[in-house]
This record gives sequence, C-alpha cells and structure tokens, in this order.
Amino acid sequence: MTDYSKSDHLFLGFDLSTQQLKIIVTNEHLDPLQTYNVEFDSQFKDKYGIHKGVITGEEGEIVSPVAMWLDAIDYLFSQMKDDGFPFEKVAGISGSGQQHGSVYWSHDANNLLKQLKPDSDLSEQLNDAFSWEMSPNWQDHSTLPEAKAFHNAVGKENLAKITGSRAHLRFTGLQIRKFITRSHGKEYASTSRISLVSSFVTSILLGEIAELEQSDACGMNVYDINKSDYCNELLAVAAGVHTKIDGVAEDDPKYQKAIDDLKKKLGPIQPITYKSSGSIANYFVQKYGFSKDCNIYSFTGDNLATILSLPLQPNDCLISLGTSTTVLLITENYQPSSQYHLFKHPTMPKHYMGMICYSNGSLAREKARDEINKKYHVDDHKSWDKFDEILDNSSSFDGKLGIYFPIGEIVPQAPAQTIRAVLNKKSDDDYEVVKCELGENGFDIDDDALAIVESQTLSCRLRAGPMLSRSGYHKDDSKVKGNSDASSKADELYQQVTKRFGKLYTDGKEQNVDTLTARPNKCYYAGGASNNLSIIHKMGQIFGPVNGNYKVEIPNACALGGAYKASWSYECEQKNEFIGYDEYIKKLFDTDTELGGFKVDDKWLEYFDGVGMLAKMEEELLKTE
Ligand code: ADP
Ligand code: XUL
Repeated sequence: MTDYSKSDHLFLGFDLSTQQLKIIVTNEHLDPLQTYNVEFDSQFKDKYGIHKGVITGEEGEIVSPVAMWLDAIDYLFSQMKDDGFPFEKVAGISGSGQQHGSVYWSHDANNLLKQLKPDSDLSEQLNDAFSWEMSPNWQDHSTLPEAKAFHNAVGKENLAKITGSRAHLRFTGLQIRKFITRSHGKEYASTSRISLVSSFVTSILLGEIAELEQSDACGMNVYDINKSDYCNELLAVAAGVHTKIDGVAEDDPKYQKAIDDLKKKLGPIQPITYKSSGSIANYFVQKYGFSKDCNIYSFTGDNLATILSLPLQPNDCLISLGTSTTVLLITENYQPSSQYHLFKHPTMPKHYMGMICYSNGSLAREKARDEINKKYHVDDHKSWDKFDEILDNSSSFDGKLGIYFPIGEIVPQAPAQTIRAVLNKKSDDDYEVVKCELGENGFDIDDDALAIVESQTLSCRLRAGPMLSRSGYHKDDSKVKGNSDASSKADELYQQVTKRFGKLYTDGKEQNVDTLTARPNKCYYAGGASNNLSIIHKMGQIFGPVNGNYKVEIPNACALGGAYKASWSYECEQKNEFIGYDEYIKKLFDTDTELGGFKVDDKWLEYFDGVGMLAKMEEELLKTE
C-alpha cells in the first residue's frame, strides 16, 4: 500500500495511448508514487472489437472507439477507489494523448457533459455526445489524396514552414478533409466541435468541451505557428473549398462559410499557460471523491509530454533508441523543414520542440549485428558482444560510412536500400566519396558495426544542427574556442569542410557555418538500445554535447510529464507567477547522480569529415522519391 501521508498534494498524469490508459501519481516533490494502467485489449477487446487498441478498416483506415477511452477512465478510477486511493488530495491533473487523433462531438455534447450523473458510467451517458463514434488513430494511412491536396495547395516545404511539418497522413487537417469530403459528410454536418485526443480528455475531466492546446495543435497541418493562429488557406483545404484544389472561388460565399464553420468547430486555441482550464466535473467529485477544487490543466500530445518528464533545457536533445529512433530537442530557433517536425513547447513560451523520426533504428543495427555474429560463429546470435567490441576498439573516424535502410526511411524520405562508401582523401583540400560494395576498398562486414552507428548519429547531427543553430553555443564553447576566437574557429571549420566536400546540402537546404557548428547542450539517451553503452558512448562522441551525456530510464515518460505539468501549473498558480519550466524541473533533479551521466572522449571536431561525407552520400548516392 503506497504511503500518501507525507504528501500534502497529489498530482495525476494521464497517458492515453494507442494500447492503454496509464495514470501516474506524483506529489509536490515530483516523486512518482504509484502507477495504474489498463490495457485496452485485455479489458475491452470483445466490447469494442479492437486488436492492439485499434480497429483496422479498409484502405489503411485505423481508428479507435472513443467510448472505449471513456470506459478506460471509469475503469482506472474505480480501480484506484478499490485501492483506497486518496482522491481528495489530488490538487491537479494533466496528461497527454496520442498526437493527431481527433474526436467529433455532436450538438448535444456540451449538455450531456454538464449533466453527468455519478450513478452510471461515462460511456452510457455520453452515448449521444459524438457525431462519429471513432477517432482516427495516428497509424491511419488512409489519407493519401488529402496529403496530395495539402501539398498541391501550398507546397511541401512551405507547409512545413507554416505549420512546422509537411503533410503527414496521420495529421488532423488531412483526416478532417477526408471526413468532410470523402467519408463522413453527413456526420460533419452534425458535429458541433472537434477535439484532439488531448483536449478530449481535458473536456471529459472538466465536464465541458475544452479549447485545443497550442503545442498539440501544431500536429494538425492547419495551425500557423508564426502567427499563432489558424491558417485560413489551410483551413480551406481541410474544409474542401480550396480554390486551386477544389475549385471554389474565394468570393463564393461558400468559401468563407466553410472556413468559418470549421474554425468554429475547432474552436479557439489556448496559448501556453500555467492557468487551470477549470476544476474537475462534479461527476468525478461525487463518484470517486475528488475535491471540487481539483484543477484540470490542459493536456498535450504524448511526445510533447515526454520532454516534460526530464529537466530539459534549450538545446538539449533526447535520443530515444527504441525500434525506431526518435530525437526530441528543445530550441528557440524556428527552423522548419519538411523532414522533421516543429511544435510549440507545451510549457516554455518562445521555445519549440523539434522531432526527428527515423524508421531505421534498432532493427537495422540488429541486421548488422547478425551478420557480424555469423562471420565470427557467435553461438548466441542475439549477443551484442562482438558488435560492441568493434565499437569499443575504434578510435577515430576511419572514413567508412553507410546508408543502412533495410526498410524505407522517413528521414531522408527514401526507399529501402543499403549503400556503403569510403572516403578518398585526394589532397588535404579535396575529398572524394567513393561508393563501394562489401569487400571492396577495405570495407568489411566488421566495419558495418562502426559505420552504422556513426552514420545514424551523423544523420541526426546534420538535421539537429539547423534547429540548434544561431543559439550561440558554438560561440562560448571552449572546445571549439581553443585559444582563438570561437566564431573565427567556427568559420575555419566551415571553410575546411566545404573546401574538402563542396557545399553541403541536407534535405535540399544548404548547410551554413551556424548549422554545421551548432552543438547540443546535453544529450539524453533512452529506449531499448540505450542499454548498450558502447553504442551510446560512440553516439556521445559524435554529437559532442557541450554539457554532457546522460542515460535515462523513463518508462512512464508521457504520464510523468503530464503529472509534472500539473504540479508546475499548480505551483505557478499558488505563487501567481510564471516559473520557468526548466528551472522548476531542474532543481528537483541532481543531473549528475540521479540521471546516468557518462563521460566520453569528445570527437565532435574529428567527425566533421563524417558530416561532410554523409551529406554527400545523401545528396549524390541516395535516390530519394
Ligand atoms: P519500443 O519501445 O520501440 O518497443 P524498446 O525501447 O523496447 O522498443 O527498444 C527495443 C530495441 O532495443 C530492440 O529492437 C533492440 O534492438 C534494442 N536493444 C535492446 N537492448 C539492446 C542492447 N543491449 N544493445 C543494442 N540494442 C538493444
Ligand atoms: C507523433 C505520432 C506518434 C503518436 C503516438 O507524430 O504520431 O508518436 O503520437 O502516440
């Protein structure tokens, strides 16, 4: 039985993900005290006909039943009640939902929400609250025509510039366009409001439809990040009335009406705030024993909540090495690209979260490991020992890199392929990248171990650079500075790499002195492969963060981030002032002891040739679509 007696205030962090609902309990000291979770398949499979939390339809459609989420909320709160959980101590709740999913409310929704009675369940009472009983899941890929419409309307790179991302099949604006123009025109007419999954949970807890939260709204492809407002032209695409795409003239009354209608249904977008969205609905007070003063703070997207679980400061990177590799970083620098995502930061005004998602991560490394193990007849095929030994014995960059995409890659967008290359140093000023097969030019199977880790890391470095640039870090970085002035050293490095390789382009954009010489502040490594110290040490050498590398275990990251957002908001409200989130969270961690800080030989400078080489390989060797 958890001892809650030493905690005056408790905070709940929700994580409504694809396969489960999780609630983590923390206190005012940010201690995680207890976790509750319900797996949808284990409790609701028969009632909702789901598999792994979703229903898979035809032509790439993947949806989740909204009522199942309501059942999950009642189910977990009932479990907590049976457990003797002191609901009355909960001072604040926040959390996260899977990004991009949308919920369609009926015209009766607000009334039904306001009238909830404790004697029956949410799903029963809200049966008529939805104009569509499903929510498109982020895995849905049924919106190819809509993606084309968005890109044809404003251009891929320009869409990324406006909204922080190019069109992605899962993004809400595309799903809405499909809903309106292709799949659910009738239901759209009976829709009063549209929520994101995050604002849907906020709405349930508040007992009224909540506004969209600003950072999660960046995952819709209709929100203009620079203007902090909807982009009318993109709303026209979503609403199916775009002049070029749908042939509706701007002076046709239908045009503005459709935009206004959709804007009304989406509702205003709440700017980043610590202020509570309201107190918890009576239903939860009466049914479970929450205090009527329990505050509901806006929920956000799951990736955005993840960064709230760590003491991340501007220019810190969180590298998640799961099946795929995801890099999350915090920056003040809005440098959008069609190859990655930028969202507004959920708690730090004027800051953004960059997100780079690679599909080829662990599985590609496993493939290289398997070949090496085969060569050396290693009995345990899954052992990383030989792979690690090669990494540990490597010292400096040996001019061998590879593009290891056993499956199609997102960044850079490319079909499955493997390319190996070696560096031919013709003179100090002229380097040539030579493509080769395994066994040629001294490129052996063993070399794949080092080359795959180096190449994957250099790809992150090339793409994180623009987001970290203009941050000034290289200017006060002693390692770059040496004895001379830092910016002239940066210029010198830039001159050298461009002399050797020519101008460098990543995803069609020219790299400049700032983008190439920006360094992360700290790097945090999480996920399955972060347990491999040889891999993360090598990555740390290449990334060269100026303030250290840390290995972290954050199994409940998004739920924890939600709970921390709630306690931060509560403290700001109590003090009636905006406390910087990074300051708030930093003082509660001793980064050197609680997080697994590790030291590496910094090889950031040495890997400049690697940066040049990989950029050339991507430009010249890789056939992108
Ligand atoms: P996900 O959250 O995507 O399911 P995990 O975070 O559990 O994935 O990571 C799983 C991956 O971690 C596996 O594909 C595996 O290759 C990798 N992994 C786990 N342990 C190690 C290790 N010691 N060395 C290298 N990779 C590892
Ligand atoms: C992010 C994305 C996924 C979901 C998972 O863009 O689609 O990470 O948020 O829940």
